[in-house]
Amino acid sequence: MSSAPLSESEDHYERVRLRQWSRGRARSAGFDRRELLKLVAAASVAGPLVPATAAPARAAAPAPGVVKPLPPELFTVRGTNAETNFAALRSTGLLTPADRFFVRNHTATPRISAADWRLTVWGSGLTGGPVDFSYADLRTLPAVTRTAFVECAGNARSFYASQQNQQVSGTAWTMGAIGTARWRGVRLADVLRRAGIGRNAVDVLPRGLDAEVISEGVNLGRVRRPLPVEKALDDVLLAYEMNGEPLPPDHGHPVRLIVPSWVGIANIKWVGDIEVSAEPLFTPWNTGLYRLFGPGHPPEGSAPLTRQTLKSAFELDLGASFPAHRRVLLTGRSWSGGAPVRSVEVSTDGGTRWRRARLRDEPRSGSWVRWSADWVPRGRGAGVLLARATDRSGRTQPEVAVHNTQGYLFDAVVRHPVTVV
Ligand SMILES: Nc1nc2c(c(=O)[nH]1)N[C@H]1C(S)=C(S)[C@@H](COP(=O)(O)O)O[C@H]1N2
Ligand SMILES: [Mo]
Repeated sequence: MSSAPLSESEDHYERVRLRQWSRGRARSAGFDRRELLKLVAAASVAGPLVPATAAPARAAAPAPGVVKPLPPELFTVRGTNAETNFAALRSTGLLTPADRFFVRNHTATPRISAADWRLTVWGSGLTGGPVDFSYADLRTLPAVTRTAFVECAGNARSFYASQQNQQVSGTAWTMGAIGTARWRGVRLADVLRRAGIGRNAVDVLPRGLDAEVISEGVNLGRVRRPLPVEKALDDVLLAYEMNGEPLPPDHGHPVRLIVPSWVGIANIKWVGDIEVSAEPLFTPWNTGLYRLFGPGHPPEGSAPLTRQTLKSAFELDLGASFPAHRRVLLTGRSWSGGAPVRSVEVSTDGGTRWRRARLRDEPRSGSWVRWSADWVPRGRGAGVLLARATDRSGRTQPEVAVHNTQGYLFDAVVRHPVTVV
């Protein structure tokens, strides 16, 4: 599968779409255009402040609508979602076991049997009529396997408030709205070609079988976000296995999209149909949602988000404590949607001195690397640990992330609080 950087054509695509959208030359898929404009207007002002403290509000009750158990040592429940406690990854390998992989549900996990499931591919970008695929049909197509992270675009959002004192709206994730798995399935390109994708196709719109999303009294319809045909035909999978097992219910059983390096929302779970369109498409998920609004961005908002940004996290609870003068092995992970990670530096003195962490994995595109560094804590009291990644495109995590109203793509170095006792 190709892993060539697509950034330029991706950027171009999204800029063109944005122009088409603002000039009314694109179709709103399953949603009233005026309602869509209202959503965009609402997105351009910051919503309610997320809790200023990043301290996990550990709830004993399960997240409504999540099927798997969510023990509080592994997860922090946030509304309909479950965040992985990053410290719980310390004992895991490169791959995140399904029982500790974060869950982001707009509504609730539907129970769908593989035997009854059908995928319908349809739309003006096909040379013929709709084509159905059963689960058994997919299993007869060539299988491909790929290690990739899925990360929510809002991962680390709470640090806009707690570290930069800025208002953002959305789920107050700390670092754990990410997991990496080995996905097996078929190429979306193979399915689209079998369905008769035409040369006129421009957008591919997968839609989930979970319930319609009601947001502040407005029915947004079922979860769906268009992909440019170039990406859809490149490295996107229709995955039916996660880490060697059938997809678990919460992660899209029986079939989900895996869109390597892109924002989590692109990875549509429980996919039931895919529209292939000869015209550009817009839904709430690429107009009001998943774009950047705020003083540091174009007045009409940024182009729809494509790739994830870069981040680093310690496999430690926020506020962890360490005995003074005893050597510890700090461990963590870094990742970038833009390019493989090149290097990671760690500072234990608040950012004055930095040293290289040891990388424990071969950096690969669309995956994370584990790293470690020794530390002998000295002065007693409160301190911060910092980790900073640089990727092969030359990007380094900045000290401050550029604010946006919905708190997407936080990329700044996180000041991880610790206490030496
Ligand atoms: N059908 C459907 N697909 C979906 C979602 C959803 O709510 N419904 N959430 C999206 C978002 S915002 C993210 S971050 C990822 C999360 O995938 P996970 O729950 O398997 O970790 O799924 C995406 N796909
Ligand atoms: Mo997400």
